[in-house]
Amino acid sequence: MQLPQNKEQLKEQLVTRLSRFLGVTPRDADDVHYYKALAGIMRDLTGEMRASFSQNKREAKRVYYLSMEFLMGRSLKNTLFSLGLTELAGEALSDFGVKLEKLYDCEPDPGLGNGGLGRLAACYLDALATQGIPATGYSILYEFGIFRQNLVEGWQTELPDFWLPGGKVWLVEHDDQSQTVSFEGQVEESWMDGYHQVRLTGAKTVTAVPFDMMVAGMDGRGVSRLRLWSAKKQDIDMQSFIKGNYLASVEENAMAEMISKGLYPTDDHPEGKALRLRQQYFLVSATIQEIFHRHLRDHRSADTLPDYAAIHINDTHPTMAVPELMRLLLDECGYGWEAAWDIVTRTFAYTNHTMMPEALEKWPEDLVARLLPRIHQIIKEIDNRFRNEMWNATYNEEKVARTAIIAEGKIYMANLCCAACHSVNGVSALHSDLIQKELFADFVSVFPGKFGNVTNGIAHRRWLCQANPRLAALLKELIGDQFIYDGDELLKLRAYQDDPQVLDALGQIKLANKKEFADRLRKQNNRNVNPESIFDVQIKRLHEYKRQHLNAFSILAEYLALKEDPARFVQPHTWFFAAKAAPGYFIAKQIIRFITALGDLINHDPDVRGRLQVHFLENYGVTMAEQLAPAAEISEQISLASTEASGTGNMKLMLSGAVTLGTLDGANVEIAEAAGEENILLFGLRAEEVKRLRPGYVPMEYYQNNAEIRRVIDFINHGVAGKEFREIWNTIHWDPYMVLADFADYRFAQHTAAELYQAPRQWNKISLMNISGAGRFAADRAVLEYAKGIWGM
Ligand code: NBG
Repeated sequence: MQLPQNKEQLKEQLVTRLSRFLGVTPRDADDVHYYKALAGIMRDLTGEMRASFSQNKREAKRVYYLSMEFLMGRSLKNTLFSLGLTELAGEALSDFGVKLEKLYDCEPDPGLGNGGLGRLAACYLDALATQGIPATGYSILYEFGIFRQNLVEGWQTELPDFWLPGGKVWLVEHDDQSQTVSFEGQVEESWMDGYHQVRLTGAKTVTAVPFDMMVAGMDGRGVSRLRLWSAKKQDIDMQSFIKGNYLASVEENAMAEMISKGLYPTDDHPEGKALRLRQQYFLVSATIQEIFHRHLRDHRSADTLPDYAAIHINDTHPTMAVPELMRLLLDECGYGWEAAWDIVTRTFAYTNHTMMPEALEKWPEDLVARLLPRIHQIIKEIDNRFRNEMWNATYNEEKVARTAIIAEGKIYMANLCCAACHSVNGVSALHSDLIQKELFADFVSVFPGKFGNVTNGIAHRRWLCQANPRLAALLKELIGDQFIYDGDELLKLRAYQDDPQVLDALGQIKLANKKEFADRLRKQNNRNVNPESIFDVQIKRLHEYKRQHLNAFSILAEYLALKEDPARFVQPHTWFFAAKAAPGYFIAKQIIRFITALGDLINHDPDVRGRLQVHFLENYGVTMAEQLAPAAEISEQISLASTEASGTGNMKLMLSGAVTLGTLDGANVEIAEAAGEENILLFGLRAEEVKRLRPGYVPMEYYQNNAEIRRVIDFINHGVAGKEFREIWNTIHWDPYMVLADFADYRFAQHTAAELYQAPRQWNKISLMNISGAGRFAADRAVLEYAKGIWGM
C-alpha cells in the first residue's frame, strides 16, 4: 500500500475498503464505517512502514519497553498528523459529505492504563518513533480497560469499558508468533554429563497470542510497535466433556483467559492478588521468550544479547523479566550462573515511578513458589548471592537486611530491580534525588554509578499541535515550525514576551479554547459554564497525596467568604476536577462525592451565581485531557512535597499556557526553573520541611490558629448540600498529607492568581513564559536521554 499522494487516491482506497471489508457503498456508509475504513488504511500503511523501518534497523540495538500499562489515547488523529495526511483526509472525506472531526469521535479511548505511568509509556512510543529508535512496547491486551466512571449522587460506580469493538481496527493478530507461558507444576532437577538439567512437569500452560498496534513518528521517520499479548487456551478437557461435565470441561480455559480480561484499576497502590501476579508473569514470560529466541535466531549466541537489546522495566510490575531471562539462559542454554547473570545485568534497566511506601510491590513468597516454582528458585538464588555481595561490600548486617530481595516471607520487587539492573532512574530531579538519598540509599552506597535521573516528558506534538491547533498556528506564524521537531525551539517565543499584539493573541486563543470547551460541556453534559471566568483545572488520579481536598476546602472557604460579604468583588472562577479513584479506595471516593456536593451547593446558590462554579467531570481519560488542557488557565499541582514522583499533566497544561499553582514537588521544581520562578505560583512546605515537620505534626493546631480553616471544617461537620462527610472530617484530624499545614499558603497563592488575572497582558506574558519554557518537557528529549545514558545507543 502506498501513502496516498492526492485526494483521489485516498478516496479510491476508502471506497475499496468500505466495500471489501465493511460491505457498504460510500452512500450507505455511516461515520463508524468511514472511521473503520480510514483507520484500516492507516493501520496497514503504518504496518508496512514499520516493516521497512525494522528492516533498515536490523543491525541496530533495539529497545523493549515492558509495561503493564500503555494509555494510548486515540490513534486516528495522531497517525494522520504524523504522516502529514490530516488535510488530505479532511478533503477526501468532505467529498463524501463526511466530517473528519466526527470520525475522531467514533474512536474509543483504549484505556489500557490507570494514569501517568501508562500515559508516559504511550508518549515514549511516539517520541521513540520520531527519533528513529527501533522500539517495541510490550503489554497485555486487556479486554476491558480502565473502568468507565459513572457518578451516582456523587458516588463513583464502575462500569466495564468495552473498547475492542471500535479499537480492534488498529490491531493486527500474529498468532504464528504465539508463545507458551507455564504456571505451577513441579521442578525436576537432574544431572547429565556434568550438566544441571531442570524441567518443569505438570505445569498449566497458557498461550500468549500477540496483537500489534503501530505508532508512527513525525513524518514517518520511524514507527514504534506496541505488542499486546492476549491469553488463550484452545484445548478442552475431553474427559470432562465426554462425561457431560460441560462447564468443567471449559473451566480451566476460562480461568486461563481471565489473565487478559481486565486491567487492574489501581495505581500507586498494587494489590497482592494472584491474578495480578499471573498477569505480570504472563507479560514478561511471553515477551522475554520472544526477545530471546528472536535474538538467538538473528545472532546465534545469547552472549551478544546486551549489545542488541535494551530491556526496560517500567516500574516494578515487569520485574519477573529478570528471573525469566535467567531461566532461559540457565535451563535452555546451559549457561553457568555468573555468565547468565552478567548478560542479565547488562540487559535490564529500571525506572522507579513512586516513593509511596505502600506502593512498593512485594509478593508473598509462598504465592510465587506455588504459581512460579522455577522462578521462585531463581529469585532465591539471586537473593542468596546478592546478600553475600552486599555483606562483602559493607560488612553491615542492617544494610544487607534492608537490601534483601526476600525477607520475612516476602519478595521485594524494587530490591530485585536494584540488584539486577545496570541502571535505576527516577522521573524528575527531585524524585531521583529522594530515591537516592532515602529509598535506595543502601544500594547507592555500594553501586553509586547505577543511579540517575531522567525527567519525564510528554508527546508535545499530540498535546500541542493536535490538541491545541489554534496555539500551534500562532506559534508557526511567529517562530516557524521547527518546534514540531525540537521542543527547545519554543524558547524563540520569548522574543515576543513584551509584544502587546502577541500577548493579546494568546488571550484570544485561550478564550476561544475555553468557549469551545464550554460549548462541548453544554452539548454533552448539559452544563453551563462562564467562559469569561478563570478556568482552574485539577485533572489526575484521585489520591489523598495529590490533595484534591485541599483545593476543595479552599473553594469552600472562598464560597463562605462570599456568602458573608456578597457585595465583595471576586474574579469569576470556575473549577474543574476530573479524576478516577481506585474502586476500593474509600476516602478517594468520598472526596469525589464531596467535590460533587460542593458543586451542588455552589452552582445552585443565587448569591454566587456567575461568579463561582465547581464541576466534577465524569469519566476522565486521555481524550478529555486533550480537550480540557488547551482551555486551562490555572494548573493545580498541589501534592504534598516529596509525594508526587513527577507528574506529567503539569507539563501538558504548561504547554498550553496554564500557570502552575503548585508545591515544589516532582517536576514542578523544573517547571519553575523553565518558566522562571516569577511565572509560577509556588506555595507550601518544601520536601525537607515536610520531612522535618511530619513526625510531630498536629493538624489541630492549625485548626485552632486559623479562623478560615475553622470555618471550613466546622461547616463540613454539619454536612454539605444535605450530605454528611464524616470520613473526610475525620481524616482532617489526622491529616496524613498535611493539608492544613499548607492551607493558608495555598489560599494566599489563590488570591495572588486572582489578582494577576486582573491584568490580562501581564497574565498572558506569564502564560507565554510557560509555553515557551515547556520544550524541555518534550518526550523527544527524555527518550534521547534514555537512549544515550541508559540504553547504550
Ligand atoms: C506515576 C507517578 C507520577 C509520574 C508517573 C510517570 C505511578 C506508579 N507513578 O508522578 O505518580 O508522573 O508515574 O512517571 O503511577
